[in-house]
Amino acid sequence: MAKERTLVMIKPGGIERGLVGKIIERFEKRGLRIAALKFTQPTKELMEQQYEEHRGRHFFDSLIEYMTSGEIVSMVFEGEDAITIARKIIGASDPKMAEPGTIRGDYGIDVQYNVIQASDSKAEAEREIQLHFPSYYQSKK
Ligand code: 3AN
Repeated sequence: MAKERTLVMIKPGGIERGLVGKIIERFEKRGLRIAALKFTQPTKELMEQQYEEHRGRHFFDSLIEYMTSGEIVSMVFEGEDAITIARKIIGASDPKMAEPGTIRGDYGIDVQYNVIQASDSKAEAEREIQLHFPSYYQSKK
């Protein structure tokens, strides 16, 4: 086990549907601790950087349009094996495949409207934390 940190983002649908409290509770119950949190309407530039690896794919423009259509909650969670645990809590990208009891399995509508995002590796976590929380990242390097 290793202490890690990860970036979690509640998407606009999660905010509109009033799921923020329920979502945060699931992470805290599993022992992850909030290290940074903010509520913003993200810029197109930020979301394009967030999803850079998907640029050029058929869903890219629609994903960026959706992610900038309302507010998101960005959070850093930290704890033992935080990256793996957060991915287990959110479930598979496609809610059809996500297990009941996971956030996407319980609340996801489809692969775009899947409520939440969490970093999938240590390198991605560091990159995404730096994108969403540049001054926090600098102070906690
Ligand atoms: P995850 O969020 O599980 O890491 P990725 O990295 O494959 O999944 O995809 C990033 C985001 O891109 C997903 N959260 C989802 O909203 C969107 N996405 C992925 N594949 C599709 C698709 N086929 N159609 C629409 N949106 C997609």
